[in-house]
Amino acid sequence: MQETLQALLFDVDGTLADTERDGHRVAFNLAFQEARLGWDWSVELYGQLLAVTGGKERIKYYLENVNTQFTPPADMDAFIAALHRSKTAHYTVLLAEGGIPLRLGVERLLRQAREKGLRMGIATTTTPANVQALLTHTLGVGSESWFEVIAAGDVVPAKKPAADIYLWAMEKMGLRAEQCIAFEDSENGIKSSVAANLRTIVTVNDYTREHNFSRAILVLDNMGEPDQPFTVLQGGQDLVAGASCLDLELVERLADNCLVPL
Ligand code: XBP
Ligand code: MG
Repeated sequence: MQETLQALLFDVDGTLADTERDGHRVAFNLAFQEARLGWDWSVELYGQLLAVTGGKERIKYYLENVNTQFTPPADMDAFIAALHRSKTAHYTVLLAEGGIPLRLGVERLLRQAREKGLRMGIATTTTPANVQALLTHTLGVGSESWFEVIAAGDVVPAKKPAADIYLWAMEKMGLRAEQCIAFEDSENGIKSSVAANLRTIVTVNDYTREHNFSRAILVLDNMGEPDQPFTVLQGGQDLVAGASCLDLELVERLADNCLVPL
């Protein structure tokens, strides 16, 4: 039986805002400097490290696979956790300074969904404090309440590409996958959403443009605005004909016509 669309589930990093290159990466480097480690994650290296989701997991991967000559202290997990706390502090300051805006069309879609009474949730790998800071410094104080559930960070042990964070969010909201659409920007993200059986709309960014999005119901360069149209990169067929931006009507049309993930 066909279900009416009830909720939009959003990834954060790369989807709501382009946070990785000029946000997370910079904050990692500031934490490394503060700890006098002499490590520097270049834009290119960071692109490779993004294959690993989660900041703590990313540092661990870096030490085990890239910077193998570094001898970590005996308690590796505590060392990484402290470094990551410092990174989070730097990251939230960067957001407070207003350096990272929402991506094109995001605020318009969120406001429209709110007006029309659609339910919204967040499913992200990043730390909860980072989501709070991003929302506060872009949409304003209290905008966290736009989202019924903010599923973030270590709330589930297995991060994306595992389905767990989406399953957790849907369980908290009392929703089934057929009632939702997910918004993602990366291959690990869509692996996670599709594993949770969610139909997924992708907006790519510079780090993810070449990723495999064969299971997305639509892939765009961004959500667009009426006067700054998106470019369709994959999917959508005649459902997107004549549309210039991703608005709720288009999301609902896609939901009505694409009943399962591709
Ligand atoms: C993106 C991530 C995160 C951030 C870093 O998550 O992989 O790990 O890069 O955040 P998503 P933390 O796209 O699911 O929002 O350092 O707080 O882990
Ligand atoms: Mg993402």
